[in-house]
Amino acid sequence: MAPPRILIVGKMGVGKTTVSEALIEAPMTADDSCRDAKKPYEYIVHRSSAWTIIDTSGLDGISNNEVSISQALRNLHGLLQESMGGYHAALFVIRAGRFDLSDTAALQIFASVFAGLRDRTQVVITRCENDEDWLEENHGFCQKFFSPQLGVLPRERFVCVGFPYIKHVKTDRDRAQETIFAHERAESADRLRAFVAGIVSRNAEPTNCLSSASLKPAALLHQLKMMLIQIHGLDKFDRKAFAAGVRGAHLPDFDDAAIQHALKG
Ligand SMILES: Nc1nc2c(ncn2[C@@H]2O[C@H](COP(=O)(O)OP(=O)(O)OP(=O)(O)O)[C@@H](O)[C@H]2O)c(=O)[nH]1
Ligand SMILES: [Mg+2]
Repeated sequence: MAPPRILIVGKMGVGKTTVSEALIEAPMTADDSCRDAKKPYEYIVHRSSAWTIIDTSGLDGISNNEVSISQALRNLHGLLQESMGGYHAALFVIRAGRFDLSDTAALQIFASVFAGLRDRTQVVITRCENDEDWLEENHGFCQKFFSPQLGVLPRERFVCVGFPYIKHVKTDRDRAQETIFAHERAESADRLRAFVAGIVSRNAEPTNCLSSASLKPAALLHQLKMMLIQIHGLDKFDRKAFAAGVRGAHLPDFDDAAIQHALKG
């Protein structure tokens, strides 16, 4: 039997790749220099004997406050192809702290494109290393954030993790601290794997996760447009730039008539 497929989503930089690596037991190093936040990618498939993890780039397609519509479209397009095989579960990753509009945008896009995964979505909260009670203190707020898209989520659908590290280990003190952090990372990785194993044991078959609307480019474009308007405000929304971005995307399956229709909407 093929290993269960898990989709990892969330806005940029929240810890999706860290979570993916923890799941496949990749050696988690303190060095993240191989990751370049500015480098766009559609998605990364991490494989182990236990899982296949599809680690997405931020669904919101936003980096350093620059909106790249064609990149967001390309990301989604590639991911939709990969998603035809369905998923056993999805992890929506957020970072302990405040949520912003790009968290909302990522959640909206996720819930509308992957409608079939709504009941199979769990929430992973990263950066809880100094704040074990974060979820208890913010549960009400989390519900307010997630429930419009995913319904009310019981406590067992959340897991808090912490993957702290020291970027440049120089002194003995750094080394001692890094040993403690490595222990914390390993503990979080164990908890995360047990959490995901639990979900997968309840969902033995992958679900056909895509909403029928997500297969229609017009609907997808409409979603992206709404998201960008939400983030940047209607007055800043540049219809021409949007159209140019779409044309620049060169997506063979996106036909112009549908795009024009979506732009009028
Ligand atoms: N302290 C701490 N740092 C974390 C944690 N999780 C992730 N990080 C760090 O946050 C940074 C971003 O993590 P990534 O896993 O690359 O985030 P991502 O969501 O994959 O980012 P993009 O792919 O760019 O969207 C890295 O420097 C990680 O080491 C955590 O729980 N605690
Ligand atoms: Mg990543």
